[in-house]
Amino acid sequence: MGVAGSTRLLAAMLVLLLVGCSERDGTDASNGNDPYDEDAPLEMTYYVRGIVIELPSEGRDLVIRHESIPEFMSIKGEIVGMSSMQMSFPLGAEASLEGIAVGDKVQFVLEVDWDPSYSIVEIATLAPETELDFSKDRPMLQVDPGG
Ligand SMILES: [Cu+2]
Repeated sequence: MGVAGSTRLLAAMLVLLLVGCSERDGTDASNGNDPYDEDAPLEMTYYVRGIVIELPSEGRDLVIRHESIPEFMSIKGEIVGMSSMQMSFPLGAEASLEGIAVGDKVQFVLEVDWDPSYSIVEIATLAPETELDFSKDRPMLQVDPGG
C-alpha cells in the first residue's frame, strides 16, 4: 500500500480521534456502548506500529511484531498496557494487505471488542527507514525442556 493507503489511514485515525474525544465527554451514546457500564466489555481502538513477520496463509493469521501499546485496556477497562511482542492478528473484512510484504514496517488500526477478541481494520506501510522501538519487549516465556 502506498501514499494513497497512508493518507486514507491517516484520515481514518483523525476521524477516530474525534470520535474518541466526544465519547470521553459522555455526550455520544449513539453506539449504545455505555462507557460507564462496568460489566460491558470495552471496545477500544489502538494505533499500533510494527513489522510484518508472516502473511496470512492456510488459516494462519497475519503475524506482526508490534511496538508496545501503553494505553492498552483490559476487558474491564483498566489500563494494563501491552508490551511489544510478536503475535498474530485476524484481519477485518475491510483491511487490505495489498502491497504489504514480509519485513515491511507498518502502522495499523487495531480494534479490540473482546467479541471474540480483536482485529486489524486498517493497515498501511511505513517508510522503510522508520525507526521502530521494541525495547519494551515482553520477555520470552522460559520453557523448561526437562519438564
Ligand atoms: Cu501484543
